[in-house]
Amino acid sequence: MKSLSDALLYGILDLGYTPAADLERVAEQMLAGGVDVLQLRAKGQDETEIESLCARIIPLTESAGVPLIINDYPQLVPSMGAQGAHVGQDDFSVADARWRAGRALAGEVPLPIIGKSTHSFEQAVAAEKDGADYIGFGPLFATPTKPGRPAIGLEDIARVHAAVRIPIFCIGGIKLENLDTIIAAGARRVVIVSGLLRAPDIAAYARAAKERLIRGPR
Ligand code: TZP
Ligand code: MG
Repeated sequence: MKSLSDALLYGILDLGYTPAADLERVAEQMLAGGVDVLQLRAKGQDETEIESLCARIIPLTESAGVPLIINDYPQLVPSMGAQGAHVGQDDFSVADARWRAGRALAGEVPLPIIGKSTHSFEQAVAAEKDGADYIGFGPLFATPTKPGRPAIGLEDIARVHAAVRIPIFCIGGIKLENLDTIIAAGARRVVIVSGLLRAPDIAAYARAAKERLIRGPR
């Protein structure tokens, strides 16, 4: 299984962009393109629906050796055999999510990964202190994927990287066209949602993004 500490490109399989019928096809393309972490995000779907979507993706992430993270439903992590859960500022606390995601896991199984969305320098520092394994930091730019959430810009990227030791995934409005600018501002790992899911060739788009992240700042 790929390790979070080596992850550069985090893909979100967001049912707001991908019809449920295309789930496997899109997951396969994201994995073929080299996403290092895959999150299932299905806003407005209930727990049973998320469970059945998750069951369809898990064989693909397992065989690719890529961690599967479930958005908003940490309690599904043990039963689905997923690797972790992602929670927002208004969702479960990190400790609560960890308890829900981990309570059925035995000692030999790796501990679940818990990620937290952060929207400011202060929230980023707090998430690390609260025990998150990684953070999302953004939205850097306003994005229809997260409506109503103001852009935070690029100014705090370097400061957050200097202060926070857990992996930081910059997020929000990131596309191939602005990726070099974001890397130049200090980002080392990114989440791309609509850029990837709307690309005519998802695998090629992921591959191109990954190459730039591997190359790093020029
Ligand atoms: N959290 C902050 S921005 C965002 C989330 C889930 C959505 C990012 O999506 P996109 O389409 O890459 O802007
Ligand atoms: Mg949430």
